[in-house]
Amino acid sequence: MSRLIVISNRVQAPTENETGGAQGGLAVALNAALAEGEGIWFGWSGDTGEDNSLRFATYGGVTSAVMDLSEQDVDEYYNGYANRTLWPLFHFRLGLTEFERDFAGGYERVNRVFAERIRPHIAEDDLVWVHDYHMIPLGWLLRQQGVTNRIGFFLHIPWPPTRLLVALPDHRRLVESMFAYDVVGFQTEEWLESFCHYVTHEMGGVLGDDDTVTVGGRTIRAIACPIGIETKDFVEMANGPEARAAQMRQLESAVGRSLIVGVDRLDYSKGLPERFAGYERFLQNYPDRQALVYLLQIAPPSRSAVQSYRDIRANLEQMSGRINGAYADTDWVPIRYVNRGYPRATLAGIYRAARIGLVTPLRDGMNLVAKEYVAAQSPHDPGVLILSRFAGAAAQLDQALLVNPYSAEDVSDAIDKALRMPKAERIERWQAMFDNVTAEDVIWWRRRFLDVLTA
Ligand code: GDG
Repeated sequence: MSRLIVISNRVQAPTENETGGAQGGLAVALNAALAEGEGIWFGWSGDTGEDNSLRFATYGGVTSAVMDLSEQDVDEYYNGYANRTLWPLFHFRLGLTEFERDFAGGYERVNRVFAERIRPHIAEDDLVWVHDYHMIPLGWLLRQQGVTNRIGFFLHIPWPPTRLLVALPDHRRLVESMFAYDVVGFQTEEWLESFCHYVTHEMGGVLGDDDTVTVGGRTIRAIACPIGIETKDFVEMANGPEARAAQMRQLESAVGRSLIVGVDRLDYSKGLPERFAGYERFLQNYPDRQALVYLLQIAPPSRSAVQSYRDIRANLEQMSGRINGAYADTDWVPIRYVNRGYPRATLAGIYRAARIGLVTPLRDGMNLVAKEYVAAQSPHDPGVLILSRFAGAAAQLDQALLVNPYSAEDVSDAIDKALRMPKAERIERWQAMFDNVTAEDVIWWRRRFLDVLTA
């Protein structure tokens, strides 16, 4: 069996302090594959330093290799090109997209350093799997270093429509670099179609049978391969003691009110101000039901070095303060807004306690919170998922109440409908979604991608 080499911006291999149970789906799936075949997971350590040699560590049968980046690298590659150029553009936010030559230069420089450092550790039969927008040109740079192995690339975020992508200086060079891969994977058919549209309209590419795309004599396979969660483990966790305790704690503090829950990294793509506005509309439209619900929004801060992330945080603090000020009573606040992260088992219990999972990103490659919410529900009395039609997950979870996250009315109506939904309908919708989350879990995703890569 070939070894697997995983390369991503951040490494999620087990550490001394944290083993399997606390990890998210991606880490579970890739670590399981790495442990089977003695693979290595490469990436940035998350620290800054001038020495960018690799540091190896092995825990739980998985080897990780991380390197530091200089402050300039972090500014230009991570906070710059990755998170101020590609992230907003690929989430359809042209107005937030910043174009700086230094960012593009830093992005290519850091990818080149990764390629040079990793190259000596790739053995002849290794399969190489590169992840996400931080590392798009890495495969091409590895080829320049003489790597002839099979290399796959998976994009976790949306692929934007051609008319947006052409706003990126050097867009063609970036996409051309993707033809160094053998397989490129996207979360949904929609993102795959957008990629194929670009390749056929901007590069004279030709689509063939069997998911092939050919440009200038080079043929690759481009597939839709939706990521899932570690469903079985998550269901077990939601039934375990830690989750039960969190569920009970939530139910006690709810004193009979229905919990609406949102869990998101604090990111403008997640549509949090729009969600608060939709919830406020519900409070306005249904004054008699106001004190029967509360919204718990968990939003651990992320990327706070980037101004647009500081702006969204300030905006949300202001909005939640204003809404609470306007509607709260002596024994009730409408929004509990929490800026910190919780253990995964605690989240599972909170999901289970919630009558409604409110997942309303403005644009999302997939959205795993929606799948976790479904997995955590009690089969006998499940809650209702309200899901943005602009999340990749909507293609699979079409039994959710699908909403336009920009429309406060749409969100308000969906909350009303969810609260009134009879149990039989809740169970029927939940069962269909649970079947999907079970069948297309993260192990399915990994196998499907690697099967195509090895084919
Ligand atoms: C990218 C794409 C795609 C959140 N708060 C806490 C916590 N989380 C966990 C959730 C979930 C994960 O973080 C977030 O995953 P999402 O999929 O919702 O979103 P992104 O971070 O933007 O991920 C996305 C994903 O990659 C995978 O391909 O689905 O579209 O944008 O697992 O549970 N986890 C813990 N405490 C928290 O407070 N432990």
